[in-house]
Amino acid sequence: MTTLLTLAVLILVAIAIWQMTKMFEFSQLATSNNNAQVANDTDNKYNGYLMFGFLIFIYGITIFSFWKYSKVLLPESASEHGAEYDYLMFVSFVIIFIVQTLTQALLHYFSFKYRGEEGKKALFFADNDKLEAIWTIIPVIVLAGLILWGLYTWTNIMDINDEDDPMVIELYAQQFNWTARYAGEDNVLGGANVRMIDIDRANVLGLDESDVNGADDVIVKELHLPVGRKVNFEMRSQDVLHSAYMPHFRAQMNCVPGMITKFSFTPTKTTAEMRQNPDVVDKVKRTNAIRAKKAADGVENMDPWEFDYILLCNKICGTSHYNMQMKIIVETQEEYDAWMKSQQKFSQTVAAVQ
Ligand SMILES: [Cu+2]
Repeated sequence: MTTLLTLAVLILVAIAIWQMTKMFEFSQLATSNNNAQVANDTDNKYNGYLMFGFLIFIYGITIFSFWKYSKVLLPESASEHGAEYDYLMFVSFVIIFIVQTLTQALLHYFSFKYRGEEGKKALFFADNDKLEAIWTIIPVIVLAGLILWGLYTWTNIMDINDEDDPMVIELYAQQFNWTARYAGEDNVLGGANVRMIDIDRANVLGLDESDVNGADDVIVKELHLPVGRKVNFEMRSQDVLHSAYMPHFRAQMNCVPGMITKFSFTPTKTTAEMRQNPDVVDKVKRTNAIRAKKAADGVENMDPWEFDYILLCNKICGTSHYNMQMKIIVETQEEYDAWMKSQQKFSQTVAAVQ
């Protein structure tokens, strides 16, 4: 692949140099010698048909990409706001697709129709108010509509409030892993600061030990969420800029050292339900076929993969950024309660090392 790319770059550089030399030659030649270089009707016709060839190429590659790569897109959203987000995206893409298909066809057709011809003279066409009004007003209305709808959706998604009894969870980012902290029975996170990190006392998140709100906090390395319960996330970073990205829930928020950022969503599908989704089933099948092939070739760690929701880092934060992830499990309230019961509170883990 690298060889192919290097080769492509070299060829493009060679073409660029060749074109530049040609331009230089043109600028140097006396006008009398230029006749051989002026395009004749055959040249123009040839170039006109090439325009059509290019049009077929871009349509072809569009159809090919839809056919070949649609399956690598994310499956349907697993959060409440995600459906609205996806719909906005879908409508934007449909409009872009229609406009691009039509304008490209017109652009290439007119290039062919009005190609250079011996004796043909260009018509000087100053302006046409009606035409200009049409191609200004229609895009203004469509774009203003999309922007207003987008702003409305964005405001809705970013409205972090305490309605519907949300659960409070902290996502803590550091090079190169995630830690989650549940607010416990009081649903209030204890105060924390990176200056209070005390590795000897296993206080890895820098919790304020004198804050009673923090005593029942639960620190975990795997995020469990009960389905249908709204979650208010509070993000912190220990070192550099990270970004908490939960693609299946259409959620993303920067984690910035020195401040707390927030995002809120309600998961609507359990992990078990999502594993039944036809797109997910298909993706698991395809992935495992590749893994089985690699395993047969002797590559290690190629056990079959099972779908899980995931929290990723979406800011290139250092060498192991690619591996900065945490598993998310969405489950029923009963399963969640049972799991939470088995976890230790901060006061217990701290006391254990005393
Ligand atoms: Cu990161």
